[in-house]
Amino acid sequence: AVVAEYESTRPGFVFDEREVPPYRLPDPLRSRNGRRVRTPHQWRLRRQELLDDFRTHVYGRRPRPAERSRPRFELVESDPTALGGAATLKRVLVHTRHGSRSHRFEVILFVPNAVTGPAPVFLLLNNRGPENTDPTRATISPFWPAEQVVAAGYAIAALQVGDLAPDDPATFRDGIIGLYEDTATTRPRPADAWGALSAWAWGASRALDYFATDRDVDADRAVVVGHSRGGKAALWAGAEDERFAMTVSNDSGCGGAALSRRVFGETVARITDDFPHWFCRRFFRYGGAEDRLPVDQHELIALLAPRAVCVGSADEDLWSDPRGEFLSLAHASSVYGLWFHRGVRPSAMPPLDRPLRVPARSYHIRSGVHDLTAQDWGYYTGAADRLWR
Ligand code: GTR
Repeated sequence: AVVAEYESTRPGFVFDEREVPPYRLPDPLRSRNGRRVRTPHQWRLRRQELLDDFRTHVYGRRPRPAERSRPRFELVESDPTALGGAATLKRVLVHTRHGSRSHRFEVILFVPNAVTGPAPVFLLLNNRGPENTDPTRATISPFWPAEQVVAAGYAIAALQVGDLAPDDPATFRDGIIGLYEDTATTRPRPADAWGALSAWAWGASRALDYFATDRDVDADRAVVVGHSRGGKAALWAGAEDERFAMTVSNDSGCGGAALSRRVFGETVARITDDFPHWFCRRFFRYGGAEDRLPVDQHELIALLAPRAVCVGSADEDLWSDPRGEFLSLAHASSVYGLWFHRGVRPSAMPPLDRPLRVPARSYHIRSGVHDLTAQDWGYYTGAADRLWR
């Protein structure tokens, strides 16, 4: 029934497993010079090659000053009686300057009062409107269930992706990107100039810079979380910034956890057409030519190794290709194997609502629609429990 629904609303796209054309994935362990990576030490160099390929062909490259920026933090509110006394609320402005230009965005954070010592922290890259992360809790949304996460012993934070780069092809440079380039010129941007996903991920790293200065949170146990387009950005944040100990991709789909070569649901051609501001311009040329991409998304998961990663799907969310999301995790196994972590077989996709857990990785497919729910969060805090308790 779900397949039929998609077929009628999105004609011309593949929603039936039997219609997926065959494809061959690049081998993450095969270096540019043809040599095979066999040790974690050799992986360090190979990892740089892959990171560079993703910057050049998919998400774009950040300008150097952005990579080196040292933000200033301004605590604008601190309330130790938040969440009925269970948490301390902090609101922090992250200020960045470059030349005569400046930018700021807000990070909101609830720290559990019951935890002694620095608490591990979940950071959501919120793409769904600030009402979902309401610090006053006048609105409580399962998209960012602060009460639940704090009760589990974790700090929970959020930033609004639109503060870093508006989610709009006409104005996406009006956030952090415009700090570092001249947006008035009509000259085309370089084919590898960063897009909105990279700008959102950059914001995650600046939030992490703040966590490193706050004694109530443990920046060595920071989790970056995102749903859908936010999930694409979360994966890229974890790839770009190895300080994130865990990365959570919820229903991230095409350009996120789902394999690009597996043509099922949303495709590279469609996503670059609908959302030209998310990726770098070079990515566009791979629409309908995915086999020419030097990388595929299992290698994005591999960039997280040996750190923890959780991939979540929803069974009614065929547009995101649940199976393609699972397969990325499975096909990153050879890289996790360098640390002797157990592999995930491509045939081992778990049944509905029964997470598959192996060291450092988890995958689940929730019954229901494209969303980030309390059930998903329960799996993610559960994964953190296994890692840190
Ligand atoms: C869709 C898009 C997906 C995903 C989703 C979302 O329209 O095709 O790639 O990003 O939006 O963010 O909810």
